[in-house]
Amino acid sequence: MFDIDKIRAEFPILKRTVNGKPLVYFDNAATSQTPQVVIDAIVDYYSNYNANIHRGVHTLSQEATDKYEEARLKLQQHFNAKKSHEIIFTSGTTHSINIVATGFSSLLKKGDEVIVSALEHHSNIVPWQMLCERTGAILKVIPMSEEGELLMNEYDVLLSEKTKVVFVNHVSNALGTINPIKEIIDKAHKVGAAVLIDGAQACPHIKPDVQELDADFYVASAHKIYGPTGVGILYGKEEWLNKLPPYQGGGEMIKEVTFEKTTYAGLPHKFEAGTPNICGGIAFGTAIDYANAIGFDVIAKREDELLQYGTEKLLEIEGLRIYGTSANKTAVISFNLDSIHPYDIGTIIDKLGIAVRTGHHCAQPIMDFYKIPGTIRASFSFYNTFEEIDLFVEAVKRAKVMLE
Ligand code: 7TS
Repeated sequence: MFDIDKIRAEFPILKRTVNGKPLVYFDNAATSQTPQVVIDAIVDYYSNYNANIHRGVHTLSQEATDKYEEARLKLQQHFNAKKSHEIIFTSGTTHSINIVATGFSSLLKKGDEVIVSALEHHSNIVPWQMLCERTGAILKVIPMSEEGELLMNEYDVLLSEKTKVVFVNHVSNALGTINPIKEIIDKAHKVGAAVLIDGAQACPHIKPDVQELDADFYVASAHKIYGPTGVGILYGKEEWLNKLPPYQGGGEMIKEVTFEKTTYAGLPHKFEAGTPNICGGIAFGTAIDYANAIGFDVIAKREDELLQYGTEKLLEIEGLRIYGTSANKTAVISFNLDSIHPYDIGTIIDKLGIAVRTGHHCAQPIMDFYKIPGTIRASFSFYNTFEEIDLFVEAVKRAKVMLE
């Protein structure tokens, strides 16, 4: 049984008001809200065993190390990585992608090709463009359709023995499209290319199985999966992580340091220089436990119902256009109203307590494709309600009247 009142009571922030109105939080694709168990894990860490890890003989350090490594095991299990050292703690998706894209500098040569999709967040475009600048590799783009789906026939044409890496998101942040990543991975592997999947938007809704997908790299951020900001993961197959050079030098990532030569630690430490976000890593583990206890099937079903309802209600508004109409999408509705600027709608509905994101959503190529400056993006989570959607639709109608 899905008990929405019980679930909402677990998220303290959902009780607050904004501009005198109950908060309606529809910006979940930017960051999800945090349940009390995760907040408790953060408080517990700083109240009871705050210490640096992997280096002290004292009890607190040992306790913190054990909890941090326990979190890594939880993530290994959640993503179904073969080995725990294939899970690297990072500061988030952006950091994870940069580790891989920078690492590939040593593996690519001029004329090699790398493939991105038209549906990416800037985080999964810019680091690879920087890689191309450094190496002389060529960036190719899988185009998209009006519905916001990748044109897989075009992907087939782009792939060749020159292709070295393919990087696509599992779910588009701007449109919600769920991409056919298994097919993308299998086809890339046929030409010997590695694949990085940006799971930032998928992981709040879908439990990915990296072995079944056969992904070479899979990256995600805790703050989109009911965890804290400033922590995420890079999953990489052991053989790939061994091939890539370290991203940052520093403490904890070495085997031996002399002024003549330094040798690097093994996985995962090779990619974890410096003091990490210890508390964040531990709380990420708690967040994953929380989501699994609810169940990703339950989460996806609930969000799908909200998506259907929200889509129907919004489409009743004259002049409203939704961007991203794939049948296979998460609970993201990106839309515009006639020629009204998205920012104006966002500002007015904020006065009514409603949080949405407006703008290009760090996905300017998608906006360019539709020839628009941006959209209003409502993104639902399982803790949202149908009543909140009603309030939101009413608020959009009011804003429309004011702005027309
Ligand atoms: N990739 C995708 C698909 C994303 O949606 C985001 C963040 C990132 C990468 C970067 O994640 P970070 O945790 O490293 O910042 N997306 C959004 C968004 O849609 N609105 O705000 C942040």
